[in-house]
Amino acid sequence: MAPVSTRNVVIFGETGAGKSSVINLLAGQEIAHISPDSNRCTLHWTEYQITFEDGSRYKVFDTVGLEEPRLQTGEYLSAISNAYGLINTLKERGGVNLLLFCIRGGRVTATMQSNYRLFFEFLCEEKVPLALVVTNLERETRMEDWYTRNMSYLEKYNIRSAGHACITAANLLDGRHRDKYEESRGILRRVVEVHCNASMEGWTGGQSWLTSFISKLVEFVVGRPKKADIIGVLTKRCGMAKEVAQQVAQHIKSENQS
Ligand SMILES: Nc1nc2c(ncn2[C@@H]2O[C@H](COP(=O)(O)OP(=O)(O)OP(=O)(O)O)[C@@H](O)[C@H]2O)c(=O)[nH]1
Ligand SMILES: [Mg+2]
Repeated sequence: MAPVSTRNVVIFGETGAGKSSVINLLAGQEIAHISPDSNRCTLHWTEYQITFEDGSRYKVFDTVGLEEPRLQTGEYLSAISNAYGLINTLKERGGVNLLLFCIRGGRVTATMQSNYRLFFEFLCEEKVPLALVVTNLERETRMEDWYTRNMSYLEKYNIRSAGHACITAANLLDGRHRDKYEESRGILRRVVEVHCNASMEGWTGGQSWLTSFISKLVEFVVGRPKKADIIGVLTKRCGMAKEVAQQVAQHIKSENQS
């Protein structure tokens, strides 16, 4: 039998959106904790292994997203070192195959747009397929109706997806909702299978990825990050040589820093 390769999936979204619940639904068992992640540091991550009944294997990276559309300077600096660690870990695992953007089925917000941009545009340079996972839809007669009603709002915020799963990810629901939970597993797994393109290599980011990432992310920062602080993070937390760190920091849009 040919060796089964593992696909790497990054799941992101605000706290309480249902990321850990979605991982458990996908896995068919409780592997992720359903409680606020104790480390709320932007782009901090936890890795899980999931195997479907047909033997296909996935590594799912549960991440900490933004809680507001903007970042404070301190958060910006830790987001840089977390992103660097995450991308390097993903590279070791063979690259990113799919992004799952988890949102609660309610109003489309500016924070959702910032998370979309952080993960899809900044972290993955728009090179990775993205599927939307909309949770909390057990009260809808047809869960898919949420998408039909909200499509125009997603467009307004420039949130584009290759596919979507409208689901409920809550496991402790009564009879009628229980059926929707089971139905949701099928919907979610199909979306993952279809969009985790097995014939494509995972995306890993190129040579100038880090410079490009920290430069784009500066757009979200409240205040002006200091070049010396960025060099400090790159050398102390990312283990970069001082000269390289200086060059990276030099490339950041000069109007945004002091
Ligand atoms: N009713 C309902 N509750 C849900 C659904 N999905 C998740 N929840 C609940 O919402 C809460 C948050 O869910 P989590 O899966 O922990 O959310 P998360 O995105 O992992 O949150 P953080 O780890 O804090 O970032 C939990 O109490 C879940 O049981 C859903 O589809 N419907
Ligand atoms: Mg969680």
